[in-house]
Amino acid sequence: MNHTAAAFEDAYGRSPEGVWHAPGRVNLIGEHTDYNDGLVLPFALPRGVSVAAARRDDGVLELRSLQAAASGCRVRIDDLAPGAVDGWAVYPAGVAWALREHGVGGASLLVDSDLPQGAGLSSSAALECATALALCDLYGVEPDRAELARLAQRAENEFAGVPCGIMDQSASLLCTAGHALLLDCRSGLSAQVPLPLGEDLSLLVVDTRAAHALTGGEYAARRAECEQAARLLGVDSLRDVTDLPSALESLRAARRPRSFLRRSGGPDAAVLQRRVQHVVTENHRVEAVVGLLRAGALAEVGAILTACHLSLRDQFEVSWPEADTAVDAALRAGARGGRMVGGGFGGSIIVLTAADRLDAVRDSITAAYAERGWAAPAFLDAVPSAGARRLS
Ligand code: GAF
Repeated sequence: MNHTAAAFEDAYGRSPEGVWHAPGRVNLIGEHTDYNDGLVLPFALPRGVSVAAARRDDGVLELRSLQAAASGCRVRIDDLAPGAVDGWAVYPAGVAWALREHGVGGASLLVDSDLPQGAGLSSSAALECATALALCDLYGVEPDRAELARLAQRAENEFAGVPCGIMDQSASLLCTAGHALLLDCRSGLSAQVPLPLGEDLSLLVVDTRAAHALTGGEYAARRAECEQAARLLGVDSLRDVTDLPSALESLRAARRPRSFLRRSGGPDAAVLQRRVQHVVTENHRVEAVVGLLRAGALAEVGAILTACHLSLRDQFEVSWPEADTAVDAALRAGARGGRMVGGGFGGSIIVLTAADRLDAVRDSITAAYAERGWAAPAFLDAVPSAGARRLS
């Protein structure tokens, strides 16, 4: 029997009706573009969250986790409201709350995860998506997957209070094995782009062991800066900036509003210029990477990953010392490129390297960490894997 199903039986004394799985993700490129209506290119990891579940007819949602045995949650579906649940349970409870209007009722859930938490690999989105699939199947609800991604995002935004974009939930639900997902976050249209890792090239995920959380104020501050820049430029979102030099010039000319921005507690024009520079060039980098992948030139993608890292470090200012050190060490050891992934301020980096440099890259990063007296990083093979699915 499936391990998660067996754990459900131990916890609840009956069999689950099924087990559902949703993967974590790594974003190949397209960072901080999703909430600017831009382009992203994530792929699913071979690790994720499994949920064993069964309906119950008393209108109660009961949540337990193998990774947090001490902190379960029991709440009436009718009592679900933002603020009613906290801790890890806020994510599955938020999904049940968002699905309530679709007729979803009580259920018992047992959660099991092999994703490192705080590693910036989307463990919260994986938990939301596995829960969403489970509850939909249990209650015969059949939304399409893009709609389900929006529902899970709404749960995270409105129920958990985390102002994330749509990338992570879309990646978990829409990715397919061997591919990255090109998602246009404005139109919602997506395409599968082959990401063939053969014997020659490897993608390595390095958990920098600096914990990442989106709940800190910096992520929300970046979103607010992007929205403010869009307002000053008179566009709906930074996706609409087609002429970067003119946009930067307009923001420079907006130096008079600078005193206004200061009075209103906002950032000055130079900060907004840097944010715009990152977002606009990042959309171009996504398009360039997609072009290279479609041309079968994965090795050439490395330089663009590194350019993305520098932009996130210097223009968007969301990198952190462990990420910068790990990227530098990987490049010194001959990697083709590397960059921080996700929201920033902690989490993981991704490195593209010739397979025969893999050991040298790992050793170089480990040595750089040891020199600084930091706890050793963790390495994960980044194999583009299948999206969320029912396991049994
Ligand atoms: C986090 C968010 F959840 C995503 O929506 C995205 O904005 C990402 O940071 C940055 O690209 O993972």
